[in-house]
Amino acid sequence: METVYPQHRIVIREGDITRQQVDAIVNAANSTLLGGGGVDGAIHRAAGPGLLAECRTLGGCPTGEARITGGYNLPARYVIHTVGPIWRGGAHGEDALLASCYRNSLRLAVAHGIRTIAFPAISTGAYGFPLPRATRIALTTVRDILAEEPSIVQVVFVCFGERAYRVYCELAAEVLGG
Ligand code: AR6
Repeated sequence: METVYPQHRIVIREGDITRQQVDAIVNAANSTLLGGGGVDGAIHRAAGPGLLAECRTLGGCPTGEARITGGYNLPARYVIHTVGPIWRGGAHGEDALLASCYRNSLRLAVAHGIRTIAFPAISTGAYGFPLPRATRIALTTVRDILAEEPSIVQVVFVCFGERAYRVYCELAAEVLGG
């Protein structure tokens, strides 16, 4: 299932990020960049051991920032690893840090000539960020960057499961119109 907003170059898609045929997929990593559960675990499993070997050379990544590696056995040529904030009630800068994850990931994408990129719902699993609030930040931040960044042809928001897809679609109707 997917919903396309061609005027914004944004696609909302239910699926598994490891299967996306895009130039880069984004990983919701932790600050060690050495793997974990959730989408991080799935990406490392699908990419193979070369990904962890490259991640070991990076020396970690602070919350809100992003790092890029190869995609190894993934269909995607690159993985952009970003570290979302851990939810602590919403008054500890979580919103701004989450927006930084999207902004810094897209900045790296532009610097590497990436034209198509897929994002998971960063911080909304193990890190506990409420999905609707995170989704609104994801959509508004990416929409605003794409308006100024013509080199990115398409951003796919990959929703893991029907509930996430529904939340994204509801908020996209509001934030992106249609
Ligand atoms: N494709 C797309 N989305 C997925 C997939 C998948 N294959 N698998 C899970 N999700 P999480 P976080 C969704 O917990 O909250 C890791 O251990 C999932 O439904 O993966 O940022 C890291 O190493 C949820 O909506 O990431 C960190 O320690 C979203 O991905 C920590 O978890 C994010 O859930 C990061 O926590």
